[in-house]
Amino acid sequence: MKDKLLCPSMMCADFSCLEREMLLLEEAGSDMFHIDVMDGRFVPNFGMGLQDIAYLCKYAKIPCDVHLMIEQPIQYVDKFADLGASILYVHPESECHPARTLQKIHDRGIKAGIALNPGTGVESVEPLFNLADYVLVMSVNPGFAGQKYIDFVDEKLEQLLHKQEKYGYEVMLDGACSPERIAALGKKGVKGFVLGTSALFGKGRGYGEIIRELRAL
Ligand code: S6P
Ligand code: MG
Repeated sequence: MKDKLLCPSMMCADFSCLEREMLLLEEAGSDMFHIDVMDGRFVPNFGMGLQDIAYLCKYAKIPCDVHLMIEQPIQYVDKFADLGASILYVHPESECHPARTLQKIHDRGIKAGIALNPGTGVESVEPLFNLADYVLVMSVNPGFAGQKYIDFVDEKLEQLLHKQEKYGYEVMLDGACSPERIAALGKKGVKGFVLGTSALFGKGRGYGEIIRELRAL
């Protein structure tokens, strides 16, 4: 069994040749495609488009997770389930009844993930862990690639790892995941890492070589 999940963030891929990017990333040994969805309201940016997501989910040979950085995600659970997402991450900060949304995701037969902004504390969302297969810790304010790692999330990671056995979720990290952080946090028990510009894209090296190195850390 692979010990860590390495998940390329597809908003960082080269959209002039998305098909080739997908194939190269799959051949390189990626575990999952991470697909960011933004509505220009919950976060001050837009991405990715439904047509791109439909294409990715249809032709991917590995699972696709969809990270919904949008208001009222409950309205779009069916849409992304129909497109073929394997995991749907929602931000509890984005609506009044996140428990209902997580239940709806499970009702559609897919895995439910909670994504936590850097400023969201564990205590305020803990009851939701009963409904979570994954907890995705944002180590940057969501919306953009290429930002600086926010150090104070390390304490939240420790808290989540401590509670992991009780609730049975996997802990994932999104934002500025550098090789050094993947090495250190992987050893502590963080299961998965979203790979953007900090570790994978725009490095001038093959994805296969990079992913092999990251897996060996
Ligand atoms: C951004 C989004 C992320 C980014 C990823 C980029 O809010 O949720 O998934 O695509 O963090 O990674 P990096 O290494 O450029 O920070
Ligand atoms: Mg993301």
